[in-house]
Amino acid sequence: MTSLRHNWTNKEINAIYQQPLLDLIYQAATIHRENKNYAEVQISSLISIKTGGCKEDCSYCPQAARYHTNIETQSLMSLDNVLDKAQKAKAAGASRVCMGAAWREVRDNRDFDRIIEMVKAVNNLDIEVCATLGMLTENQAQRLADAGLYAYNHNLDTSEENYKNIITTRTYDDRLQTINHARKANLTVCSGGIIGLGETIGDRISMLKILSNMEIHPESVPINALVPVKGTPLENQPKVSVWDMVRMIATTRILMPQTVVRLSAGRTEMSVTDQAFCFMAGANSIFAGDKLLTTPNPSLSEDMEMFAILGLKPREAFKINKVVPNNINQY
Ligand code: SAM
Ligand code: DTB
Ligand code: SF4
Repeated sequence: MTSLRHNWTNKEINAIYQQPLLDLIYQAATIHRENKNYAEVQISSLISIKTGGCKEDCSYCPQAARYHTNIETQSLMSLDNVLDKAQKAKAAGASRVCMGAAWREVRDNRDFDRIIEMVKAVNNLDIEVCATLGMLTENQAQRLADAGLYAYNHNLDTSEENYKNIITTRTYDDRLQTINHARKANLTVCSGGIIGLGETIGDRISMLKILSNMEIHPESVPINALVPVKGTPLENQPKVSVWDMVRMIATTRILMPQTVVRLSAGRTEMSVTDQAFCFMAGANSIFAGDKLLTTPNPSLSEDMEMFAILGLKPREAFKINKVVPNNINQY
């Protein structure tokens, strides 16, 4: 196993990211094989438990109320409905269910009590339960942990410098604080970003530096390609090049060898060949099912066909170790 580092510099990350593509893929694939069974891919399934009508101004997001996108808003889903979807996801091979709510933050109200019940019920299915509900206090994180939540997703999305160009209704520090609250409650952390927002390579590197220098690396890092949605300020962004996705995934794999790297949004625009490069570069998780939160995703049968072609298989639940920092002095 590769020792973990928490002292990466911008210069080092830049050198990794910018090296010739095939060298980068080879380096990442080597580290991947030293640390993971590269043939096992973890499947997560998203359930949008509360859709649209969000107060925030995240310029990529179809669920922000202010942007007049074409999505169907929906108030908090019933427990039975969530449970039914989670059971179907498990039967289809998912080892993790991620419940997403279009909220700025969690409030201590009846809706949160209902989510606590959902976490308990889905946890009883013996599947990893993840939630992404916006900002959390430490106490709220603890309630979720006590209910059996396994992971909390809270993406940094981009660099600190670029953040204010993308979102103005909260700060980067707010984001980091919620991640700390999840950590303090002993939840595993899922945090990554989006490429294709108009960021520079320097922004991508700065974001990866923050994630990879956390005292404990996030146990999972989703790498999303922007899904440009009509009505959002980023609707006309050019399509992300697959090679940028590959570079991002490979660099993430090299910096955080034991983390689950998730090839997340954007797969409908990618061929099997494109995705094969991402798996080769160290991706070992996907979101499966026809829909992400509000936008389309490849169908399960297409994904199973892809797994068969590439010799991949879905991984069972609860197989990741929490990633504990090594003695960083050895570097
Ligand atoms: N409201 C909560 C929050 O912002 O943390 C949870 C849900 S939010 C939709 C979760 C993540 O989805 C965002 O942080 C962003 O990374 C991703 N996302 C949203 N819209 C996207 C898009 N159009 N393309 C790619 N990723 C997107
Ligand atoms: C993550 O990094 N990507 C997922 C999940 N975590 C919550 C969400 C992608 C959303 C894409 C746009 C949509 O479907 O609304
Ligand atoms: Fe709201 Fe989350 Fe979308 Fe931002 S990303 S608008 S916080 S749902």
